Amino acid sequence: MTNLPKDFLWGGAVAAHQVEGAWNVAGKGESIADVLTGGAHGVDRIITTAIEEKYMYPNHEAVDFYHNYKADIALFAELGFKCFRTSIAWSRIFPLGDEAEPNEVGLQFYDDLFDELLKYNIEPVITLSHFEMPNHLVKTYGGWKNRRVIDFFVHYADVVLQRYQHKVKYWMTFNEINNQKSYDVPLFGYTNSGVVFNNEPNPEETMYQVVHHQLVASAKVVALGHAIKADLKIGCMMAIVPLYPYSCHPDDIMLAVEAMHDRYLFSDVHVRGYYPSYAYKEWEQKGFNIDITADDLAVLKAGTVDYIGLSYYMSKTVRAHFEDEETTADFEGTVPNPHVQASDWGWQIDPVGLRYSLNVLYERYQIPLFIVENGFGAVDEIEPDGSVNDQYRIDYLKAHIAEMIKAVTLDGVDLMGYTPWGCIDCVSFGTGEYKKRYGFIYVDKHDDGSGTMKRSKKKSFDWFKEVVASNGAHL
Ligand code: P53
Repeated sequence: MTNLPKDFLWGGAVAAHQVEGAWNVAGKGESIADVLTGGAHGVDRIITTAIEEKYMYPNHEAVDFYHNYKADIALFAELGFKCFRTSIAWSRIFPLGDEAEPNEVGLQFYDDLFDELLKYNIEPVITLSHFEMPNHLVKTYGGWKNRRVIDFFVHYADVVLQRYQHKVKYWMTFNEINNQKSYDVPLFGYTNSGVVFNNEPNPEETMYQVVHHQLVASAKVVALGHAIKADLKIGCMMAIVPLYPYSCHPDDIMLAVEAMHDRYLFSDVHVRGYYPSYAYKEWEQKGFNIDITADDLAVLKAGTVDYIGLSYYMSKTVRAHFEDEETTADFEGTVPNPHVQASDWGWQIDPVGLRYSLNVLYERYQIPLFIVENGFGAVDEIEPDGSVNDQYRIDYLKAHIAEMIKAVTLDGVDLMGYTPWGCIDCVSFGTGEYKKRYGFIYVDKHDDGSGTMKRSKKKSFDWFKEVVASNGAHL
């Protein structure tokens, strides 16, 4: 007995731009994901702004879920999925983003996709914006720097919430809205908001302004969704990478508290409906002047989320006195944690960090949590008989699920479900690689463009099927 709730939402997660392909089919407009080249670990993806012939754009084809979704969903049903998380590609619905009328063919595609899921009793869990806004909004309006983009987003959300209200109960507004807090990483600002902050006179101040526009847009959509149908569950989505103190040195403890403001700022506003005092103090000290109207504050209050969707892949560690250490990216003072191992892409593997994160979030907010991403990106080798023996993925997921179950059964966390990332192999967001695989389902497609797109089951497929069937009792 695991004591997970009977209706626990086991499933899998992807995003439209990472699986669908068909980037210019049936009226779809160019999205920001369509102008990102392929990269690798240590090789940044290039943001080319427009499509240039000399580059490969992995998201154009992705794994062609657009044409294969029926067969893929049949495999999800075989896995026993109770839910499936994906996103709506905004530019299928509004190719440019600023039109008054939606693209009916795009809307029909998601009707068909959701019907196919519901045929197997798989609940769609839908992200409204997962790194794929129409590129026209970036080129013409400057992305989320521009307040008008709030209205374009709310209009898009209104159309899809109205259209799918009887098919989709679980929604999230902005995927990993907090990535852009690392404002000096061009990919994060660009994919969250269509803004490369380092090109701005004051990158950090611009980041806060952009974030404010998104928080207002999110709150408007939450209120709108509830007005359309009161029992829709609309959440936020946070990348939860906890920042531990390196030691019990009081300076390390305090630094970790400060560092965690980078995470909490976003969920504080989403959940409580107002900015935390540390945000105002930081803006005051830095002399930032963020345009926040009285109306905005009322909107934030009126649109608090029903749950927190979160991704969890790794933890990080911060050290106040780090001169002798190699500090890594993200928060200044981030140092390797000597107690955990890292993946081939340098992501520190820390299952206990998941239980820790669920605890701190639930203690802070007391609303339901939903793990909508967790997983192990690895290079998979095909055996001569065609099988993939991904025991390392099973080990990673098993250890994380065990900690998740402790958070529910020992700590009393209210957890809605668990959807491992990239349940079918897809294009990596961070590097644009096919090689960094997460799936239970292998897709024969490679970084040089070769491959048949044929699907096959990895060893982890049968393992996860049994986890779902036993509601987590058999790991
Ligand atoms: P890839 C950083 C930290 C945690 C999650 O990532 C992150 C990132 C950004 O790299 O992104 C999420 O494909 C994101 C997904 C993404 C997934 O993690 O870089 O929501 O779109 O694919 C895995 O290995």
